[in-house]
Amino acid sequence: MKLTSDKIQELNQSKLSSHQEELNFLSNRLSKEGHDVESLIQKIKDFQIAVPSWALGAGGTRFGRFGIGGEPRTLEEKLEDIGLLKALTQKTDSVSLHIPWDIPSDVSGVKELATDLGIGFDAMNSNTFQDYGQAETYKLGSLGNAKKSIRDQAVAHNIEVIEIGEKLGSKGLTVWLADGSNFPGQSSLRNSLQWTQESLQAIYGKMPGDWKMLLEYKPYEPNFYHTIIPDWGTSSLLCKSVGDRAKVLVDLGHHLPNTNIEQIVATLMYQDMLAGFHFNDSKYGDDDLTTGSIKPYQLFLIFCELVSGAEDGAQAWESISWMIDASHNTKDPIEDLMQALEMIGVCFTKALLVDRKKLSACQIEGDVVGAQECLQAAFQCDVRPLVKEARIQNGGACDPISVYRELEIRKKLINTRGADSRSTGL
Ligand code: AOS
Ligand code: ZN
Ligand code: ZN
Ligand code: ZN
Repeated sequence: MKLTSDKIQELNQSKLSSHQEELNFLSNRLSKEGHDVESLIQKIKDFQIAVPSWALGAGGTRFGRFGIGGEPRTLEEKLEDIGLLKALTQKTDSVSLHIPWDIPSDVSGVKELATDLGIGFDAMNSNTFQDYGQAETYKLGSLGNAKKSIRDQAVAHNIEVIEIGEKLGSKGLTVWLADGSNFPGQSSLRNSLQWTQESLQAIYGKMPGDWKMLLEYKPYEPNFYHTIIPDWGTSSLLCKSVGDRAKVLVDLGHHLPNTNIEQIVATLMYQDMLAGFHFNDSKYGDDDLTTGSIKPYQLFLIFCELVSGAEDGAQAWESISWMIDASHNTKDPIEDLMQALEMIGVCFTKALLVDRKKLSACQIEGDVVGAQECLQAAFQCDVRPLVKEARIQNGGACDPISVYRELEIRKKLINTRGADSRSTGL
């Protein structure tokens, strides 16, 4: 199903006057504080986040998977769902595909559909953490496997993913490796790192000159003794040995509890080594919960580093990729993604409000309380009217979730795709 912008405008009508009141109130206050409200709104409008193809169906845990019904059965239907998300939120304009889950059977048809929906192709994801009928198993690893033939096979798969991505117009390859070991002695810690490095170099060598490699790290899972790329430091080390278009991908859930992620972001930007994000939230581990649902203050602090790092020229804003990586086993995935996109917009906007001159003065004077007050003044401000205004100006819905519910979109998807349709993914 396709949502027309006329329909969205029509549904917005009854909500516009109260929105305008709230917006005026906030704009007056922000203008008095010296903010340029128009330019804030423009920045929010421009900030777009890629949606992963695998987050449109219900995710599972190792204990079970409960379908949501109406899940996209094909790549085309995944694009349609992202088209809906785009129409409602105007906060996403691209999809991140996963191969082999999303091998396009008709490349030009898929490209045409994506263009019609205004969707581009963000970084491509390779998959060497599952077996799907290839000659050799990835049970004991892929790019860092002790067996050369398995490493070669995994390298070849990544090259194939690049080729598919090139046809679609993508400009990046995201590599996440499950490689590691479950027990001491199972694999050589040093050799497996070296093999991984060599494999990555081979893949990088086949990447077009205008592509970047996004190398993801993760401390544990599915391996529980050692993971070859457990942290940002190892990822950064590998990237540096591979080439200057290889950078570190930060997935918010890929840290041990209480890790200072904003510091990792600051350090990577300082080195011009931040490839981008997989947004999600986490209470314990790689929980893949809705972005901003558990630690919104952390998300705000991360955006503070991003905004200041870009403004100070440490690393260009445009060089960073923005993606969601989430999994939902209790929510309607489309509603969950709308919540995530909203929270990303909100925390980004709050970070734009930080009085950086004042903050910097507090830091120099050693005014610890003053510095905290600076951050709190921005974090506690309810910026939702600004985020909403940006969405409306871009043609989106005043309130995306209520429109989605009012139009009974999930029910319609179930009617056309079936109550037990299953999306590919985890
Ligand atoms: C896995 O934990 C990583 O976060 C991956 O980025 C991603 O979730 C995966 O590629 C999709 O299955
Ligand atoms: Zn991820
Ligand atoms: Zn993950
Ligand atoms: Zn995750």
